[in-house]
Amino acid sequence: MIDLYTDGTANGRKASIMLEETGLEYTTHVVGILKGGQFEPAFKRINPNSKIPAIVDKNGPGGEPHTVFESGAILIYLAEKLSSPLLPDNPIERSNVIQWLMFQMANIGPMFGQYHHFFSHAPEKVPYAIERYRKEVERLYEVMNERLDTSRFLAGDDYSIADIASYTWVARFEAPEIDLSIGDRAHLNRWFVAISARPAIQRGMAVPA
Ligand SMILES: N[C@@H](CCC(=O)N[C@@H](CS)C(=O)NCC(=O)O)C(=O)O
Repeated sequence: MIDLYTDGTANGRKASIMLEETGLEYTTHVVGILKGGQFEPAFKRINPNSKIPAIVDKNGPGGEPHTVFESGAILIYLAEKLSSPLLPDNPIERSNVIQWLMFQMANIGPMFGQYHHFFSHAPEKVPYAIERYRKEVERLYEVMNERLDTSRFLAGDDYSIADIASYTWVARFEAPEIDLSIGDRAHLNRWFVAISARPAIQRGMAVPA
């Protein structure tokens, strides 16, 4: 049994999608990040960095409880726990998945997050920041679009944890109020539509209820 600490965000949904894809039993705990729940001492003991998502695997390695924070680390931990094909064993395929997962963690998450913040939430309009991060989102869309022109999924022929990681952020930008859809990027759009059809994606995106 896994305890999932999350909220209704792109990073949180990476973890719930992975739990749905692997079929592991889990209990969802909504941290309430808009109300400061991430700074509560009990949650800081789970993630000292005060961010969701985090998990506690009550039956971790050696049968002991094990805590994991950082969404990329959660994806890898759960894939390894179950020897899931979402993180293949073949060294070349595995390296490709990890590269594209790191691409998401180091680029898509932080840059898309900044654009979302300055476009939708900043208390004052800062055109320089909006423009800076918008350009970066568009550039990253292009990196994915070019990759998906020659590759069925981000890491290769097969769906993997790298796709789960980037999907939730691309999905966020499909919201009408964000005004930065994947539009005419045909390969990225093909990938997005295919992944959106997966039942585990739909269930994971609906967490928390
Ligand atoms: N690199 C981290 C980022 C986590 C993150 O930024 N989580 C956000 C929600 S999407 C959060 O908890 N924000 C609360 C805060 O910053 O106080 C991950 O991928 O897990």
